Amino acid sequence: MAIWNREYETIDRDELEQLQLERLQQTLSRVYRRVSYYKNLFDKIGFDPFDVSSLEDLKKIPYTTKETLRLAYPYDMFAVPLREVVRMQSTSGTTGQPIIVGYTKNDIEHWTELTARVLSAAGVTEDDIIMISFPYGLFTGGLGFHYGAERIGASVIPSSSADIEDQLTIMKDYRVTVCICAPTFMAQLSEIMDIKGISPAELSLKTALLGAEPWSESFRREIEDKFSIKLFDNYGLTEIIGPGVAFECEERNGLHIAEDHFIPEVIDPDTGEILDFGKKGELVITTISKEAYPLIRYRTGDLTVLYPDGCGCGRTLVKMGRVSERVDDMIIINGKNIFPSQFEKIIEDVVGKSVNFQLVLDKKDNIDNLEIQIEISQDIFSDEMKRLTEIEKNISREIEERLDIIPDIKLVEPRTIKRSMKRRRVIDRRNKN
Ligand code: DLL
Repeated sequence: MAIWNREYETIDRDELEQLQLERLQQTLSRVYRRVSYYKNLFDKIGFDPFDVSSLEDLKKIPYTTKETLRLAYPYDMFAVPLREVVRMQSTSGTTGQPIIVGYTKNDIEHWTELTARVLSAAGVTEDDIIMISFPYGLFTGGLGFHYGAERIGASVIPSSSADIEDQLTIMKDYRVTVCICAPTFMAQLSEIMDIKGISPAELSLKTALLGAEPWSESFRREIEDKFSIKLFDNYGLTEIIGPGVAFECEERNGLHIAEDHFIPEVIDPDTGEILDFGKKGELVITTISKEAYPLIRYRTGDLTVLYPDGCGCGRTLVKMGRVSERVDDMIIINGKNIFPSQFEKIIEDVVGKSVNFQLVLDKKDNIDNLEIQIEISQDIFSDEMKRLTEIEKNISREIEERLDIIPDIKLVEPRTIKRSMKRRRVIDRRNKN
């Protein structure tokens, strides 16, 4: 498959490190001169941004957290005057104060290049007809991919404001070959097609690029088999740039990080200690080309691992593992720390396919009680009571064995649990009583 920017994506590692160092030096000097937060921080810890001679020096700087960005609302983290900002995007603010990020002309140029790389790595070319089902607006998914897809020269359909049934019609009638969307959208599309009796053979789809939220390997297998298409994962976050930070290539065993623009580290989320390749922890990113909104050692909150370089596709950029959970997804049930994705894995193993589920936490006699609501397919749901009870028992047993928790399992009909992008899987009623 084509490599969009061979010069940078297959760069020699020594050359890459030199490039990173030069860009890091420029970025550190920029933030020191222009962002009071970093000026005060560097002065306080005695860090001289003009005396950086190796990438190791980066480790002397404390991490930047989301809280710092929130406190800087609206523009205190900007490193250029607003007159140089040509675009603003923002986080949704569902978990607190939103964060506004700005882009200069050069930032937009880089972002376009980065999403073009993501698309190219998935085999997208100028011959493709691309449907972008990510929202256009403050969310970075729509516009971020739009520019990259146009840069590739594909025919781009910004369909996302249409409702999903209309998007299905567009997909069919316009002979869309590539869909860029969230996994939730793909799941909904698949359900609607079943309901309407539309066969995937009626579509011209061959590839879908999914990102913006976690999705499982079982989901990949299921959708790929059903639609006879290939799915590619891509990762990014607003604070850093949006989509384009990391992406799967044809090998689909990890996501290449655009290291000529971002320096990744993985740390122990509790102690802040830097972890070696292969050890799971929180991803930390330093931007080294951003002008308007540069961030130094930003804690993303996402849990992943870094794999050393070397990939069958020829890219030399390191890869990160797929993100299935965030540090703040962790829940504590009767003193045990657990991630919702651990339940997902077990349920999928028992049911044999991807599931839409929800965890409801409550207190019963002062003890945490967990109810797991699981959507199952209509045919199983309409099956005899005995079969349903058996599935419930199997899931419950596996969870007890593997996680040492006894949940109440409730199987529910398809489309009972609301799907929406970025939805959290946990409803916690424990403190509301
Ligand atoms: O979701 C940017 C994006 C748009 C990425 C389109 C990919 C495609 P935010 O709304 O700021 O930005 O949310 C960022 O979403 O910290 C992760 O927790 C999660 N996330 C993003 N991509 C993935 C992925 C965009 N591929 C937050 N797998 C991140 C798992 C993901 N989680």
